[in-house]
Amino acid sequence: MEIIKYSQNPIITKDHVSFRINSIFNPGAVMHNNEYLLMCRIEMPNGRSALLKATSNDGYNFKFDVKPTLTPEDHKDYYEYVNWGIEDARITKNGNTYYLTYTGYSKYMPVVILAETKDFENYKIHGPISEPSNKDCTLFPEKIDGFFWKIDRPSAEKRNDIWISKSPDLIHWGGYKFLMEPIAGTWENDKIGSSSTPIKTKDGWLMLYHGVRGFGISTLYKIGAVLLDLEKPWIVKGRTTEPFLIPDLDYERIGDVPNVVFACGWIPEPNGKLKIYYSGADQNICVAETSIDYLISLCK
Ligand code: BMA
Repeated sequence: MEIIKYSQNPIITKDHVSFRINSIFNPGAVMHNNEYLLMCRIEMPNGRSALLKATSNDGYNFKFDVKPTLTPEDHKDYYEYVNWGIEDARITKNGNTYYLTYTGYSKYMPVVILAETKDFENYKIHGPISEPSNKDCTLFPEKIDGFFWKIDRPSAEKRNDIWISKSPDLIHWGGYKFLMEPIAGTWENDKIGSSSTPIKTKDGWLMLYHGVRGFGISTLYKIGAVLLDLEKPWIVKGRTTEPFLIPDLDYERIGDVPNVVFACGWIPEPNGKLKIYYSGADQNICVAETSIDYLISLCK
């Protein structure tokens, strides 16, 4: 199985939401209580973002909370780090807890925020787990060598590469290591960032990443995959040389930010298939289907 963009894309637009928003996009994705669950970024009319929960039995038809699920105002003690909005959640299930890592925006610029929930009703917000500027953070779904691990993209001094670090408790981080950098002169020339939670496979941890390249007056966002060593996740075992998800359809080319496909989450299915939830042009939510084996074959 190669990769198939669903024929009814986009599956979610702002018209599905019962209150006024500018756009809905970049969802984190996970299975919860046998339902597909997305935490979607909603850009509010004032241009600041919040998160909205959507659930579905089939992965295509979603129902939505009737008001924003998680807002900057919910962040109380940490409000000054998120008051320009919260964006682009990745969701990792570890044990019976779901961890959300997302971007908090403020005058300090992007930082990574951590929150946790067991039921997607009550959330414990831990606040920033990075300094600025940092975004595109994802957590591994289990401990490795006795530690939690995260992947993120610090961008101080114009860095554009992905790093990995570890923690005994998800709050205190260290052991920082460089993980991967853009390959110069290719589709990912300008910067890269994680675009999903890593999935454990027999060949290694499989993760989506996005690559960016300025092209004329536009900036193109495309998606590839990387395979990391199971025991030493700072070792890249393989990586796609070409993007396999690119903005080539109208709903990916035309929108608030043209020529963008961007993902924050995917859902593996029992038969080795995968649903990648992604957004076109920073405006909608789409799904593409592929298989773990196919993506691994592209990484080797
Ligand atoms: C990135 C993030 C994403 C966005 C993408 C394309 O830097 O801000 O939220 O989808 O740019 O505009």
